[in-house]
Formats: sequence, C-alpha cells, structure tokens
Amino acid sequence: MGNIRITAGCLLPLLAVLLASNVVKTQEPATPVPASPHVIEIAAKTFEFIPNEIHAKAGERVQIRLRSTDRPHGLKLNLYPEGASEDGPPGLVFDHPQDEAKVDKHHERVIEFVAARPGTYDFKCSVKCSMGHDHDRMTGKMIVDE
Ligand SMILES: [Cu+2]
Repeated sequence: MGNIRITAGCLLPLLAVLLASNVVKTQEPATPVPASPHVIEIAAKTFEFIPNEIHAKAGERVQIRLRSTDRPHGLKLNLYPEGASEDGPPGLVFDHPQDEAKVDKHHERVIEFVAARPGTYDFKCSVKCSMGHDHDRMTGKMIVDE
C-alpha cells in the first residue's frame, strides 16, 4: 500500500486547524456564574412577619429565607406592584411558579425571584393560621427601589 503517504505537507494544515479550534475554544465565554442573590431573612410567627417591610433594588435577584417559629405559615407575594395594571409582564419574575411557599414549624423555605420592576409589593400569609381574623393582619410589603 505505497499510495497512502503521510507527509509533513499533509500534517501542517491539520495542525493549523487543530490549533485554530483550540483558540476558538479558549475564547468561548466561561459558564456564567449567577450573581449572588440579595438574601432577606423573614421570620413568620403568629400573627406577624418579622420584618414586615423589606427592601430591594430593581433588577436585583432576591432570595427570601422564610422561617416559621411556631406553626405552619406561608408567604405569598403579589407579582404586580401596588396600583399597576396586571396586563403586562409581572414585576416579580420567579424561576419556578411560586406556589404558596408554605413553611412548617422550625423549617426554612427559600423563595427566589428577580425584582424586575420598582414599586411596592404586598405579601401575606398564605396559610389559614387562625380561626378568626388574626390571620388577615399577617401581612407585609416589599419596596423595590429604582
Ligand atoms: Cu400565618
């Protein structure tokens, strides 16, 4: 089989291609590291959130760490700021549908979203944690600044 001959003339272009592809590889952007979220701890207890007013900046990724100190509670945020029309995209953008973010006694629940639009977002306990109207005053607000 004398007609298959590998010469230096064949190898050089191949080498050039290999080098070029290697260069392209190193120029690819590194896997983006998600910006660390703004962590806000909230304690839920009968019948209040502590704190009941939290702050974030527009565009910021927010991580609420909700902890119950007594019985099951939950935290449900309005997705639209106070007074805004609910036609457009929501002001708070969740990676996963929010569900009721329920948390049991002495447990912690992480709620993560991007606070896309400035405004005041009300939140409330999503668990019927009292027989009377006490549960209704278990509310709070998140103020998202420009
Ligand atoms: Cu509650």
